[in-house]
Amino acid sequence: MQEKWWHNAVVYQVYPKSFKDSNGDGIGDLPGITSKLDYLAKLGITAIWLSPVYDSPMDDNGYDIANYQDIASIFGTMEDMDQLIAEAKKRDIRIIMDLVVNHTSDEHAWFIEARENPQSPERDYYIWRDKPNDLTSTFSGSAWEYDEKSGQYYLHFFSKKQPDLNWENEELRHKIYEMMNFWIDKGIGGFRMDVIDMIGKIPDQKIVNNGPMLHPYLKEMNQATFGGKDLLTVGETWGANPEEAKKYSNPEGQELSMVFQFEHICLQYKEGQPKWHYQKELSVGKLKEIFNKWQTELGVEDGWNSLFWNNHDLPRIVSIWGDEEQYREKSAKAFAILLHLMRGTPYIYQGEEIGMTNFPFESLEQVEDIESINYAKEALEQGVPLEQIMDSIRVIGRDNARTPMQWDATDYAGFSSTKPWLGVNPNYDAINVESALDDPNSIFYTYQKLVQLRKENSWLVQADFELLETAEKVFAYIRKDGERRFLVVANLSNQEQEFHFNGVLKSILVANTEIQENLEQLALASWDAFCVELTN
Ligand code: TEU
Ligand code: CA
Repeated sequence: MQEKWWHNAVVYQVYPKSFKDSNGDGIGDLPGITSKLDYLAKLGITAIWLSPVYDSPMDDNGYDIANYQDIASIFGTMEDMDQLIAEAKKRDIRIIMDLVVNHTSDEHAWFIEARENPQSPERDYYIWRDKPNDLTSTFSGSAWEYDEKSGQYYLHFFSKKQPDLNWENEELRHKIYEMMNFWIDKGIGGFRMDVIDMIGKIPDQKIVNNGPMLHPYLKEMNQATFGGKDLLTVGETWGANPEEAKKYSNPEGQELSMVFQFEHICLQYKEGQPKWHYQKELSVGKLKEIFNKWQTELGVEDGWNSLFWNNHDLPRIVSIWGDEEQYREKSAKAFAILLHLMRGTPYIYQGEEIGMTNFPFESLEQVEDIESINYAKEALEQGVPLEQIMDSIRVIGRDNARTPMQWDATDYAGFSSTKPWLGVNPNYDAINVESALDDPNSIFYTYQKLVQLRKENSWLVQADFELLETAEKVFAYIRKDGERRFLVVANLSNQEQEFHFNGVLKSILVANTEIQENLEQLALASWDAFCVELTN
C-alpha cells in the first residue's frame, strides 16, 4: 500500500457558527477560527474539516449554498478565507472544505433562473415533475414542493430551501467540477462531501442512495478535479457497508480517499423508526460486532475508513453513551482511546476534546435547528406531548453539538462578547478549554497523546485487528504488526468488570487509569481504558 499523508492524519471538525466569534455579533467567524489555530496546533491535528462557510441564507446553517465561490458575510470575506488557509499552512494544518453538491439553496442564481424561466438551461439543473410521488424529506413532510409559476413540483430531500440538483445534466456536473478546481487552486487540503451517496438518485423509481450512476459520477469528478493531487476526500455515506466502502475508497478505484459510514452511530436509533425514538442504552455487544466487521472486512489494501463518535448532526458522545455526571472525564477518555487506536482516520468534533455535553433544552424557543423545528411542528400536530418532543430533542437533536465552544469561564464561555446565536451550555464554568489546558490529567491531554501516537506509529495504519472475547461490557482488541502486538481495553460501563489476558505488558502507550502489571487477572474499574504494548 502506498502511504498517504491522510493515513496518519487526525482531522478536527470546526462548525464555524459556533467556534469563535471575533467581532462581537454572537456568531462564530473565519477570523475567530484563525485566532484559535495555535490551540489546534497544540492539540496536534493535521487538518480541519470546515463545515460550510459559503454565501448562504442559512436555512440549514450553510448546508444551503447560494454561491459556492463567495463567503457568507456573517463569517467574513474571501480575504479572511485566504488568510485562514495560509495561517493554517504555516502550522502544517490543511483545510478540508465541505462540498455540498447534492443540492443548493433556492437562493442560488441557478435556481432563481430555473424558477423564473422554465425555458432556461438552468431549469434542468434541478428535478421537476408534474406530479409528486410519496418520497419524503429528511426534514419532515413531502420531498416535493409546488411551484406556482410553472405548475410543477421540485424535489428537495432536505428543506424546501434546498432543491436537489439533477446530476444527469452534464453541463451542471462540469460547473461543479470548475467550482471544485477554484478551491483546489486556492491550496485547500481536500473535500468532505455532503450526502454524496445521493447524487445518483432516480426519484421516479424511489432510488435515493447508491443509484446506478453514483460511482461513474464520482470517477468523472475525480478525473476532472482532484485526481492525481494529494488531497483528502471523504464522502458522507450513511448506509455504506464494507463492500460499498471499497467501491468508493479502494486505491485503484479513482474515487475518494475514504468514507464516513454510520453503522455504529445507527445504534443510537431504534431499528426502522425515526431517530426521535432514540435508543440511549448502548449495546456494547453490537458495537463490538460492527467495529469488528469494519476493521476486518475493509483490509488495508481494499480501502479506507474514518473513525468518529461525533459531528455537527449528532449528540455528544459523553451524553448519549458515556456518563456525563460522575465519570464524564473518564468515559470521554475511554471512548477516545477505544476509537483512536483502530485502523482509519480519526475525526475529532469541536469540544469533544474537552468533553462537552448535550444542552439542557427546556423550551422550543431555545431550538434553532431546522430538522428539530420541523419535527416538533409535525409531532405537535399529531398530538405528541411537548414534553416528549423536548425529551427527544435533548437526547438526539442536532443543536446539542452546535452550542458555542466553551473557551473559558468568562461570560458566554469566552466564545463571544455578546449573547450568542444559540445558548451556551450552563456547565461552561467547569467545562472549558482554559481549565482543560491547566489540568495535566484533562481529556484534552488524552486526545493530544492519541494524535501524537497516530503521527509517530505507522503500525496504527498497517496492523491487523483482532477482537477479544471478553465480558459483554468490555471492548478489547489486539493490533498485530509483524512481531509487535498492542492491546487496547475499554470498560464501557459504570460497573467493575473482570478482564483476563494471557500476555505480558511491555510498555504503556496511553491510559485513563493506573494499570496493574499482571494482565492475567484484572479488575477493571468503571470506564477504565488503556493501550499497552505486549512482549511477545
Ligand atoms: O447530513 C445528512 C443527513 O442525512 C442528515 O440530515 C442526517 O440524516 C441527520 O442530520 C441525522 O440527524 C448532511 C449534513 O451533515 C447536515 O448537517 C445537513 O443538514 C444535510 O446533509 C443537508 O445538507
Ligand atoms: Ca462574528
